[in-house]
Amino acid sequence: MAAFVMGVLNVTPDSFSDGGRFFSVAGAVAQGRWLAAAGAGIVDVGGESTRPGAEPVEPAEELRRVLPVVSALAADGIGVSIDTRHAEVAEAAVAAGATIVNDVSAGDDLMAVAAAGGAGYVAMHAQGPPATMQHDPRYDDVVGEVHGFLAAAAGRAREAGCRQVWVDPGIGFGKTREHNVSLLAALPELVDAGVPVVVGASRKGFLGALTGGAAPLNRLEASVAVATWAFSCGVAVVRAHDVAETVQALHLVALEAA
Ligand code: HH2
Repeated sequence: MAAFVMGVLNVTPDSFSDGGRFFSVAGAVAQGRWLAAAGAGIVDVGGESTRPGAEPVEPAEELRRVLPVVSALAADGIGVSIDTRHAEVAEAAVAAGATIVNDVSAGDDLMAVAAAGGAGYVAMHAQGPPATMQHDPRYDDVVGEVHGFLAAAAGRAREAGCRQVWVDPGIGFGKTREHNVSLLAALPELVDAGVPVVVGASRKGFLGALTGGAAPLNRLEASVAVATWAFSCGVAVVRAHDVAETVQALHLVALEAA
């Protein structure tokens, strides 16, 4: 399967790097079109920030934010994934044209929605909910535990009937800097397990820590470096805010990609 870039489109007031920038329907649709034009294979629309410390958003409000954007982009023929933890949001987004359910909670209810709607499904690992996940994340063996969790989640998604399944180690979701680096170093093993892999490290906090305190918008080079590493390991999808720059890197390391 060819590798591709998943462009991030946060229709939120509070996302960690782009909160409020694409909060209007018109602004979000324009950004989604730009991400597609820049080479995103799919645009990942989310209406709830899952940054560390984020408060949950009611599904009704999340729907109000994302549905018009999903509908408009899908009507343009742009591939859309829905980034949500809520089954009712996933269900409505798939009905409006989203073709992948991107689930940071790896929940059975969202797997069932993806299967029923004929959508693909991304199962991501997280330790704890966003509000508390970075308080004190602990593992005996982070790589073994995350890979084991993902194998089980992929099995459940297939049993539920999902037509295409990806797994994602969940960089920054209940992980210290060392946990994130260990998981990135172990990407070749995760790829070898045979389920296509998604990685989302774009602009995340551990990159700030590793680059002497760079602010989220100043983490472009670090983000592209991690994307390049991921693609060279055989990862199928990299989730990125800076799509044009990431696609350029992808073309250097995965020349068969579209
Ligand atoms: N990270 C975020 C959101 N969704 N989905 C997958 N599959 N993998 C990820 O690593 C991932 C994700 C968090 O990033 P972002 O959307 O930029 O921020 P926020 O949650 O603050 O909106």
